[in-house]
Amino acid sequence: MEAGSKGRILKGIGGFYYVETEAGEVFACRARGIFRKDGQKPLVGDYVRMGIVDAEKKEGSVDALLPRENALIRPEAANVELALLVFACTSPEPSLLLLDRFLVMLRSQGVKCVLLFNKKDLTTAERISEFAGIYRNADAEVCCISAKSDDIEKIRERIQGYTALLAGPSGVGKSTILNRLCPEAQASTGEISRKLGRGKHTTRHAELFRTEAGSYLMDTPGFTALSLGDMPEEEIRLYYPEFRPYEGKCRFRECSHTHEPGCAVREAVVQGRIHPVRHGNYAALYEEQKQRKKY
Ligand SMILES: Nc1nc2c(ncn2[C@@H]2O[C@H](COP(=O)(O)OP(=O)(O)OP(=O)(O)O)[C@@H](O)[C@H]2O)c(=O)[nH]1
Ligand SMILES: [Mg+2]
Ligand SMILES: [Zn+2]
Repeated sequence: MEAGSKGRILKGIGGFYYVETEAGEVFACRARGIFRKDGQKPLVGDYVRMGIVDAEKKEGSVDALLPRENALIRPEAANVELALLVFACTSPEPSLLLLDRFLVMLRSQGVKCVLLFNKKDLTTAERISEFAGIYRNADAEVCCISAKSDDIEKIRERIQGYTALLAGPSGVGKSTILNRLCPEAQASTGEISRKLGRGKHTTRHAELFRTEAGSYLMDTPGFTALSLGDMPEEEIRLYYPEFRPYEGKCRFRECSHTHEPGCAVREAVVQGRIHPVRHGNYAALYEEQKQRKKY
């Protein structure tokens, strides 16, 4: 292989970046000093120019980053085209506020999201249609699956040709889904803690895998909290598409859609045209971002 060839970072651990070459080999690479000087940090998913240090031992160097399509902050990842936002129907119980945080964050970074409710085998048909109902006009694909069944084929088709990210809380089945789509990944999976009803944070690092079907799939550690950082509270509504028909129709021009009289959005909630769970989550995130400025 030539020096200066192209590769893709699959994972970064202990100061090494594991770079897949175009020939499908994986080299353990150090990043050149220039990155530290530029304040640039290579991310999982980055396309890079790499050099060979020792072809035999598969050691190399990351010499330059190629231009990115996007860079996500949390989870840290580059060139993600589709996010599979995984929550369990139950075990652990889903927090739809946390789901909305992920959705707002990913949408603000221009990433298309699929809401993947997993462990459908553990819940009722009523509960499944409840989830679908809450996100019905949220402009998001909703998919209910059991990772252990043939449902997985739907996901295989959906991510075909894409670099997709598995994101969500611990214990919802992200690594189980990865293993079904990419058996050679052999990712560890962990039981739910019976005492706490939560996942045990089995996956510790983000890692990208190439699936047989010509997609890339990134597994990430589950997390339980996610802040919207310094997103202005006025921006949050942009990621609630079901509010759009009512924007500009409130009594007050600067209406926050949280408490004002004559609010067209709140009126739509009362009339059942916007789901109260979505509006409640919006109001909670709005308040949180507004408070953030005070500190
Ligand atoms: N009943 C049922 N259990 C499932 C399903 N998918 C995954 N599980 C189980 O859920 C548990 C957690 O799965 P993991 O794949 O480790 O979850 P994870 O999202 O990767 O969790 P972290 O790595 O901790 O973030 C394991 O015991 C899985 O066997 C499913 O569709 N149905
Ligand atoms: Mg995992
Ligand atoms: Zn309003």
